[in-house]
Amino acid sequence: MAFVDEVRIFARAGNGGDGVVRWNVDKSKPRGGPAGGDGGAGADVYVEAVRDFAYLSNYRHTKSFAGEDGSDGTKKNMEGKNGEDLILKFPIGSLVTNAETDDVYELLHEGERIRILKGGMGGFGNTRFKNSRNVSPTQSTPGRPGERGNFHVELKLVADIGLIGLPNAGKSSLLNALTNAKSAIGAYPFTTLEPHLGSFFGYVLADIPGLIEGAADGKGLGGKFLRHISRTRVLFHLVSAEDEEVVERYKTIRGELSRHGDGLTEKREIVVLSKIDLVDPEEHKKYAAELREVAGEVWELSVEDPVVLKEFSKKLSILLEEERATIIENIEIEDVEEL
Ligand SMILES: Nc1nc2c(ncn2[C@@H]2O[C@H](COP(=O)(O)OP(=O)(O)OP(=O)(O)O)[C@@H](O)[C@H]2O)c(=O)[nH]1
Ligand SMILES: [Mg+2]
Repeated sequence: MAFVDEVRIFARAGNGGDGVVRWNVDKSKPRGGPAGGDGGAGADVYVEAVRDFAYLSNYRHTKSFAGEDGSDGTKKNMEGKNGEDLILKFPIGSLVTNAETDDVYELLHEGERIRILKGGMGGFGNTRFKNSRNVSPTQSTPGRPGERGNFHVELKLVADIGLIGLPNAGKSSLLNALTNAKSAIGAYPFTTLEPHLGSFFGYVLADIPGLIEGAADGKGLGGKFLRHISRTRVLFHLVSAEDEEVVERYKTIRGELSRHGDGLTEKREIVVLSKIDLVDPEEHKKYAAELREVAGEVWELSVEDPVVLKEFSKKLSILLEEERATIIENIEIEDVEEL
């Protein structure tokens, strides 16, 4: 089943129930006082974030949603029942845009709930119109319609580390080696067809399909998933040690990141020279040095060598701790400025 990262839906909030005209029963009089209750309010529509990034596929068939209407008022001044809120679930990282108003709602934390449409108010029953001049009002008002709208929902994955690189660079192998993920691995390009997430001690790693030259213009598979790394904190850029011209291959991907824009080239990037078990040590040292010249930080990796892999995972833990510290520091600075 294809990974769904964009849907369009229509939703409407519930209409308010009508107010009604009713009378108290008073046997001594032909007609008792007014006793018509107000209508109940229509359901509001909310969006809520869930930790299931494949959840948008649930909207492939059903695209239209309606909140429950409020019930009409009843006798004895009883208010109609309110419509029960309608909750539409979307994966964490979804951007929900109201196509008519351009309001954008961003779901970033699990369980976060935002109201996107307000239900209509219930109408007034005749009791509301009673006053000293009119003790037997025969008026009531209808319920108000609920808000409605077309929404565009777009998913941008939220991950700590994004794995990028040419096809076959070993991205999925790294994800599977470090996390509980089971991303497909193959000795051929474009094994990965859709993004995969894995958890490394609570941090999230995102594996996206391989990128090729022209990816930013939609060539290959990875380009359309580039936006999923726009929210990652650090990019791991995998370059395989199997072939020569590591710098050239590195630059191909950098070019695509830059053409895509969205701040991708400003992110902290660590180049991961992968599959070092396949070449002589002098050779991968040379490659690492060449990459260091153009890219700065370079880590070496082999998922086949337990010692190298362990060392890699230790460095990753330290990196994530460092990154977390920067975020906490930034929050503290912002707090101080506000005081
Ligand atoms: N010897 C060796 N082979 C590796 C290593 N990492 C990955 N491979 C192999 O390289 C091939 C490609 O690995 P994948 O993890 O599927 O590569 P990918 O970057 O996810 O590829 P796409 O999904 O096509 O973009 C597979 O045959 C892996 O077994 C490594 O460290 N050492
Ligand atoms: Mg892959």
